[in-house]
Amino acid sequence: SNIITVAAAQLGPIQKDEGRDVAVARMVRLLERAHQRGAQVVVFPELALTTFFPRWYHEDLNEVDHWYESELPSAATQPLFDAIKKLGLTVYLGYAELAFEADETGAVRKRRFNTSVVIAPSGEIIFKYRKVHMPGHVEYAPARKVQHLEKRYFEIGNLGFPVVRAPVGGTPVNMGMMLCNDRRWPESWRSMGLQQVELVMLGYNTPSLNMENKGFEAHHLRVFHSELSIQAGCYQNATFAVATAKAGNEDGHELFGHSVIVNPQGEVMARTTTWDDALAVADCDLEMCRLGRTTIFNFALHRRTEAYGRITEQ
Ligand code: CDT
Repeated sequence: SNIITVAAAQLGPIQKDEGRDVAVARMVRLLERAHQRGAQVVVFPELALTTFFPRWYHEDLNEVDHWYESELPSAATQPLFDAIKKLGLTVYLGYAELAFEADETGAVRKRRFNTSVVIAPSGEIIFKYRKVHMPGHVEYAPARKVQHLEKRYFEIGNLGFPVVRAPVGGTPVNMGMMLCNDRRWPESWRSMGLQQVELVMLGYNTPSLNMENKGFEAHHLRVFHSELSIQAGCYQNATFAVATAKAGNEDGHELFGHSVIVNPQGEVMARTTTWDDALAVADCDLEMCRLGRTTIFNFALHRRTEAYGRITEQ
């Protein structure tokens, strides 16, 4: 059959002074519970191993190193990999990546990315994504009540939007990844739609309040805008998506949760209803991706690239 069972493994808050051991133990428990419910694919949030640290300002970048992973698995994350192998799961994990890597000039230096990987049931990392649409700001912003320093702490992702075909049980699945703010950009979805993506996995940390405090986004629209983006992305690209939040109150700062699983018709199939560690599980019949792809969103027949030039102009 072409049915795969997927789970959004939402994490409740991780406080600033909690170590990776706390997060990893909670994640292992979620993997066990997801497995009991028949899940084959499990999606964790963005920056799942720590608090959402871009809210904390540090002048010296070296002071933030402890929030990053320089290797996976590490001693701290090994229990996660052991559980993945034991339970035979395919897992999306978001984390802060510290890499020693050549930049555009060829110079090898310390580089920081907001990254996600897919880990196969063998425990191997199948592919990696680095966040492209980076929200927030570089410098300390005195006017803001809460900082959002992603632009300070992460470079723009340099891996594009890869889609990889990998087996889930006996079923090959075209898998793609994005991270948080990427979900609001139709270009992220279309880049993967053009690669026949069937399952988009995405983790997020979204504050309940718009912290720019400009008053243009009403509180009650925050969740609506998240779901609007995910549902439209799925419908317009004939794909399933598992969108998983970090939720709840991290040191006084609220993240809105509302993890969802969406089908290629744009319908929400399952959602979390708490701001704690929680699962949403759904059976996804990959045949559903065919309907859109062969009719209204048959790209080969109906896309009009000659009219889209502006989209990639600077
Ligand atoms: N983590 C992340 O990308 N969060 C953003 C918050 C935007 S407000 C600076 C989001 O788009 O949900």
